[in-house]
Amino acid sequence: RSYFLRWSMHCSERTFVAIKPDGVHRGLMGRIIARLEDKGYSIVALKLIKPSKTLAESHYEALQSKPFFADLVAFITSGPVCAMVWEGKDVVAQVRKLIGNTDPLTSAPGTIRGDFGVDIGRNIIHASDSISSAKREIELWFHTQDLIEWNPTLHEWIYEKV
Ligand code: IDP
Repeated sequence: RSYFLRWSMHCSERTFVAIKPDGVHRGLMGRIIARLEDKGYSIVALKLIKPSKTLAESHYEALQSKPFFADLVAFITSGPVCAMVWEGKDVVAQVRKLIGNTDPLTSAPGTIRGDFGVDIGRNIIHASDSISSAKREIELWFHTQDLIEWNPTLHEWIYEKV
């Protein structure tokens, strides 16, 4: 099998990542994207979007009964949101580690929320918490044709063998 075929079988896990309005307003997009690139993951899709109420409510549908739900939806829809899809080996779990705990005050230094945030309602970034939610969220935020298939030449320097 070709290297690319083997790579896509083993390392093409995808996750949905969104820099929330606080992260965009605070000028953190470049630094956050750089961290994911630095780790070795590749970007598959990216758009700046002001999400509709419908989109925000479906995205956070599991939190509907929470007291902060209305504030959360109002905050996310205020925009802009930098919506992205990232790809690589174990990317869902690893990006969750890179972003840190939901509450920035308990996120370790070195994580995105630990380094850049203070309040839980202004925690800068979202990333899918499981492979199944990644699939759901990618389908919710992106059309299939917006996901770019490409073959980063750096892969052979990031993956020993696949
Ligand atoms: P996650 O974003 O780390 O996956 P979730 O529990 O799914 O955490 O919560 C989604 C988002 O809802 C959080 O990122 C945060 O912005 C917001 N949120 C969660 N808990 C609270 C809270 O107690 N007060 C205010 N906002 C909260």
